[in-house]
Order: sequence, then structure tokens, then C-alpha cells
Amino acid sequence: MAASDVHSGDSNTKNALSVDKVGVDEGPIHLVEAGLIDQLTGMDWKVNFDGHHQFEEITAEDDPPIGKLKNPRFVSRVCESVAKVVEGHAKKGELPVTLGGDHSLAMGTISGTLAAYPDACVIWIDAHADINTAETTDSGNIHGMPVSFLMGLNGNNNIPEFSWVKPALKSNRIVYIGLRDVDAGEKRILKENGIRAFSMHEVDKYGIGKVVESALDHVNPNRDRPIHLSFDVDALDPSVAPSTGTPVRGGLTFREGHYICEAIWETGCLVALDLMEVNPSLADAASVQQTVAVGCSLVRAALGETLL
Ligand code: B3U
Ligand code: MN
Ligand code: MN
Repeated sequence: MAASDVHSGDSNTKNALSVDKVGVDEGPIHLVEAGLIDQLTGMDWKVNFDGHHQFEEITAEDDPPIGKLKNPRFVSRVCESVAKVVEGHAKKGELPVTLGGDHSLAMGTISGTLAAYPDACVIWIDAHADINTAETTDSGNIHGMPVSFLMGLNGNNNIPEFSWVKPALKSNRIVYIGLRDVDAGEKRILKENGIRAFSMHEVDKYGIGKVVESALDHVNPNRDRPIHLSFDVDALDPSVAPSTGTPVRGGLTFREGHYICEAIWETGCLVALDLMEVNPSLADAASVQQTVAVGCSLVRAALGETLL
């Protein structure tokens, strides 16, 4: 496991980019090797690459499941460290970009953002809701659970390993776009907590422009709250982004994905960005190259690249 940070900024805007690897080992480095940093520099971002953070490996024997949760100590330790890095950059006025890697990392990135900007809202782009609790999860994969930890739905202190995660995310400060593979337990949690979600059904019905506007109206009605955008590439259709761990057909088109990033950038409220679940080990070379190129392109769109 390794992670690297890139920080960038100019006089008005600062940018920090951190690259992490949890499970989805090779994704982040592919994005960097594809030239993402040069691309951002070319857009006048001052990019400051930190190099790699090394995490002490915890072997499977030393990290047995806690309840159903797989690799809990390792995931928790990496996320806690990422939370501190993101908080540090955000507090300096930099814009942390985290490349993943497993979406469990958002437990770290969003904790860091909320420590720096307690009134921030989260826009979560994903095929999945990632809101299973330690009780509702079938897979035990923590990448299906980060939102429940951020919202305190596990009674975080009941799982001492995750007691560092503050339940700082309120149900009216997160909105989803792109959902189409939501577990029964997750549907119940979304309903019980009144969490707003725009599935692919709403994207089809209203169009992406209206959906993004409604999503922003819900979490950020006056467009004055800081925004953390957490983008799982599996929100995109597998024909657009095939190299990802859990592809689900019927996803966002290339343009719909980019439109979301562009529209959020246009608000002027973006303070942190995650681009997660690029997984080059899961496809042929051409699919990997396609997914990495789309990933880079989404990051550029979220950081202000315009079409004209
Ligand atoms: N909801 C399932 C599947 C899943 C969630 N996130 C991903 N897959 N990437 C689970 O495992 O919790
Ligand atoms: Mn996800
Ligand atoms: Mn997903």
C-alpha cells in the first residue's frame, strides 16, 4: 500500500492532490503516469506532488474481520492518515484531490474536509450508495460502507477501530447521483434518514442538467457552502469506464459524468475532490487506458477545464 500527495495552488486557489491505494492498487499511479499532473499544471494549477506515503502493511493474519468487516484495521489506519492529510491541505486553503483506490477512502477524505469546513456538503456520484452498516453489509467490504461511518450510523464508538471517525456528516448535507445498484438494507437507510438520491431513473427522466441543479438546490440552496465531490468511476457506464471493481450496466454517459464535474466547478464552491475505484487490474490494456483517460478528464473538468 502506498499513497502519494500532490499539492497545487496559485495565488487565489490552492490545490492538493493525494493519490492513494487501498485494494485497487494500481489505479492512482496510472492516472499520474498518464500525465494528470502535467495536465493540471497546463491549466495553471500549481501542483505540488508529495511523493508516496508508505503505510505499514498489516497482514491478513493480523487483521481478522471485526464482525463482517474485512481488513478493518488496515482500512481504518489508512483512512485516518488520509483524513489528516486532507484536513491539513484544506486548512491551508488548498484543494485536495484524492485518487483511489477503494471508495472506503472517502471516510478519510470527507472526515478531513468536514474538519476544515464543518458546513461543507457532499455530492456522491456512484452506481452504489456505499451506506451499508456493519449490520446490513452482506459483502463485509468497507468500500460499501463509508457513508454510514461518516453519518454515525454504526454508533462508531461501538467499533473501537473506527472511533476516530466523527459522525460529522448530516443527512441533509449529502446527495447522490447515478445510483442503480442499492442493497435492500441501504434503501431502508436512505428512506429512514430522508437522504436525497437521484438514481439513473431520474437522470433518464429529467436529464443531467436538471438533476445536478436539483441536487445542488438540496444540499447547497444558496450556492455558498463548500462542496466535496466524491466521484466513483463506476457511476459511469461500463462502456465508458470498464476498469473498475464493480461495474453496473446502465450508467452515466461520458458527457453526463463530465457535465456533473463542470457544473460543480461552475458553482465556485468546490473544496475537495475524490476520483475513486479506477482499477487497472480488472481489464485488458485498451480498457485500462480508456478508463484512466476518462478519469484524468473528469478531474480536469472538475478543476475548471472548459470546452471552449
Ligand atoms: N452494496 C454492495 C456492493 C458495492 C458497494 N460498493 C461497491 N460495491 N463498489 C456492498 O458490497 O456493500
Ligand atoms: Mn463507491
Ligand atoms: Mn460504486
